Order: sequence, then structure tokens, then C-alpha cells
Amino acid sequence: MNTVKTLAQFIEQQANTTTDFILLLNDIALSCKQIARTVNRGAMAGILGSAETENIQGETQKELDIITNDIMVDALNWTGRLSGMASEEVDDPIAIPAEYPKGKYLALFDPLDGSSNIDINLTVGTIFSILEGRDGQDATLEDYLQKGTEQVCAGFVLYGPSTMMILTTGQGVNGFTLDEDIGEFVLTHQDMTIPEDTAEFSINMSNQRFWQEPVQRYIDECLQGVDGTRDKNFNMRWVASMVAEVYRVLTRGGIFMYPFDTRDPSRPGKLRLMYEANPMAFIVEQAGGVCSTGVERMMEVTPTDIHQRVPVILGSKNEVDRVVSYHQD
Ligand code: AHM
Ligand code: MG
Repeated sequence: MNTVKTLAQFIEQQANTTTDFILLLNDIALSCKQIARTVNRGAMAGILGSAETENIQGETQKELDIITNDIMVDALNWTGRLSGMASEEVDDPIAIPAEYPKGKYLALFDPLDGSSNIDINLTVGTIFSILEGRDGQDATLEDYLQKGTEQVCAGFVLYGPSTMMILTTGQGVNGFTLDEDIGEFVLTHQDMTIPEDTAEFSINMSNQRFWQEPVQRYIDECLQGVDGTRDKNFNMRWVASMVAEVYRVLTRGGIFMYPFDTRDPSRPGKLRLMYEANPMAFIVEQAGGVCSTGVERMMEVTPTDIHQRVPVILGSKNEVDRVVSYHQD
């Protein structure tokens, strides 16, 4: 028999899952289905382009950044399963309105990652991370500033040719595809693992002059191919959507880097620890890969700011280990 297993059915069968957690995940899945629909309607929904406001990091927000953020907040704030939320698009943590009950989880999310790809109709996604807070209490800023190792769940949803959710609760990584006919995410990619070796790298080469020596050295060796010390040719990809890059790494291996660069000393990298780097690190490690800042395991970075940025080097173990070793040299 060809049995269909939905996301909720799958999670229910995992060890140590509570009803509250299953329902929270269901709420997140529901909001991602709404986002998928909104993204899919594109220009028909009259939502493309800039909202002419800036987020805390000084970036112009797209209409869809705001719309998708509101979808998530509205789906999650009243259910009694969260003690608070934090979003890449909102300056301060988002409190649960006084009229609603508080639960024990904290949800952190980037509602629409890769949003520079919206206007050109390429893959974007939602990234989320679940931490435990203080049950029944309003979350304080300190409650959110936990290391990545404390995450109880991390996932991302890809809005691409098909809509997919990739998820870990610390028991491996599994992929679910949205079956539009039944409106459910169904298990399609069980126990995803990242090959230890790869000959494919992802980095925005236009920033090359700002990189530090270890990354310069690594990329230089890749570019030399069979004529250099690596003795093999490398391929390169850059989608400018972390969700798409990490999905590719999960399916065929690779190394993805948004490394430290010297453009702006106040920004040691582009990607955000709490909404992007930590959830992806949890997923990548659970799939057998590695995620590092270059000098520290990502999930052991002590957060000091909810919006802090970090250098990110992730993917196939042997390549990431090599870049980390260049940092040690
Ligand atoms: P965003 O959250 O504002 O969309 O920014 C994050 C994205 C990542 O998905 C991607 O890896 C990176 O920014 C691309 O940056 P760049 O445009 O510098 O290549
Ligand atoms: Mg992002």
C-alpha cells in the first residue's frame, strides 16, 4: 500500500513530542501554506515591490516581507502555545497580546528569506527556530538569547516549483512536500543526509575583495581546479536565497558561505544568527554536515543581540572542516 504520511502524523510518531508542540508546528505549517499561496499569486495579488519602509538593519522592506510577517504573527499569537515571537522584520520581540494565553515556546522566524528574489520570480522561503521560554509568562529579551544548541526544532519552507518544508526536532532531518490536492505537507524526503565530500561551492564572488585570507585561500584553490593543490574541478552556484542554497546542499552536498567581510566593521557577516544561521546550523548538523562561523561552531555562539549578524560557513563536512582549518592556520 502506498501510505501517505502527513507532517502532523510523522511528528506524532517521533519521540518526546507533546500535543502542544504538534499543534504549534501545525500552526506554523498553516501560516506557511498561506504564505505559499500569497507568494504564488505574485503580481496578481498586487504585492510586489517596495513598501518604502526600512527594517532595523536599514534594508528596504518589500511589501511581501511585511505581509508574510503579519501572516505568521496572526497565525501564532492567539493560540496559547507561545510566550513570545521574534521576527527578522520587527525591531523588538513581539509580545503575545494581553488577552491571549501564554505557552512555553518561543518562535523566531525570517518570514521571507531571499526576498531580493521576489520581483524576479525565483525561490524564496520561510525559516523558523523554536526555543523553550518560561511557560505562561511574557518573554523577555533575555529569554530569546539562547545558544543554537538549545533549539528544540528548526525548519524552513521553500516556495519554489513545489512548496516544501524541511524540518528537524533533533532526530534527523526530514522533508515534506505540500500536496495541493489535500492541503497537507506529506513526507517525501526521509532522513536527509549531506554527503561529506563535494565539488560545489556557493559564495557571492562580488564580495571577494572584502574577504579575509582563509576564505580567499579556499576559493582560490577551488578556482584552480585540477591545476592546483585540490586536484579536482569545482562547480559554483549562487541563488541569493539561503533556503534554496541549503536545500541544494541537503540534496547533493556542497559548501555555502556568507563569510566575514570587511565592508562594515559593525556587521561581521550578512546573515542573522537567530533567524537564519542557527536554524540552518541545527538542520545541517542533523543531516551530518557542519556549520561554523569560521572560528566557532555556529550553535555555540553566545547571542548578545536578537538581530546580530554572523559569518556563515556550512555544508559538506570535509569542505567546511577545511575552511575552518584555514582559519586556525
Ligand atoms: P534576506 O533575509 O533579507 O532575504 O537576506 C538574506 C539573503 C540570503 O537568503 C542569501 O543567502 C543572501 O541574503 C544573499 O545576499 P546577496 O544579495 O548579498 O548575495
Ligand atoms: Mg533572510
